[in-house]
Amino acid sequence: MDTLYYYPGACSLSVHAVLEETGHPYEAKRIDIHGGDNDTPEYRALHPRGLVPVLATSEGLLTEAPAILVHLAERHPEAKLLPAPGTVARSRCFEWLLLGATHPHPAFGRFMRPERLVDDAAAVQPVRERGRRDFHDALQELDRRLAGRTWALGDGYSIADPYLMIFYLWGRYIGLPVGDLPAYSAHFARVSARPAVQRAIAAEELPLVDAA
Ligand SMILES: N[C@@H](CCC(=O)N[C@@H](CS)C(=O)NCC(=O)O)C(=O)O
Repeated sequence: MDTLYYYPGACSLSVHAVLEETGHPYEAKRIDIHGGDNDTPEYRALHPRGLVPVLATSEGLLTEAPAILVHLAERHPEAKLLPAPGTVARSRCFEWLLLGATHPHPAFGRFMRPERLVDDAAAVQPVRERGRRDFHDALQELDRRLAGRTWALGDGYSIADPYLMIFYLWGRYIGLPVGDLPAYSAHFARVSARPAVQRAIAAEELPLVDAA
């Protein structure tokens, strides 16, 4: 059985949701990334920078949420969470995953952990504010790209959808005006209503996730 190392509401939630969606056998271990669980030699042996998610499989450790999502989708073709090789739809799915990993995710990191980016204490707050602005811009771009789409790929739910969900959740968590993101808000409502996503949210004991 695989083991998911996660922190509630972190990017690992997307993996948790896809584990539930596919019925993949797993156990989940909570790692308190704010309480130092990720800064132990034991955890650093799983992830050298102490990040979640990690999926420990019988074939070795997997890190990087998008890679884990692709792995699960390919392991469970019956769940139809990733279009066939050679299709534009598959590349579109990778486009969403890479967009999320390179645009909103690092911007949120600049907001949450600005002290890691600057040596000068006086620069911490400006970097945090810039991170918040960049993150908001990223959510607005995702909103524009989602306009007119039921799911990220159009008609079919895919691994891109729970991945996009986490950035919306973070935006709401830090008090961004997510009401100004109509397509993203509707997308979030659809993703978070899925039974598998609800199970992952409940397992992580996140506060009730509604569409507002
Ligand atoms: N590129 C990695 C990023 C992983 C990452 O930054 N995880 C965050 C939570 S969303 C984390 O573990 N943060 C703990 C820390 O920065 O100390 C991925 O996509 O999996």
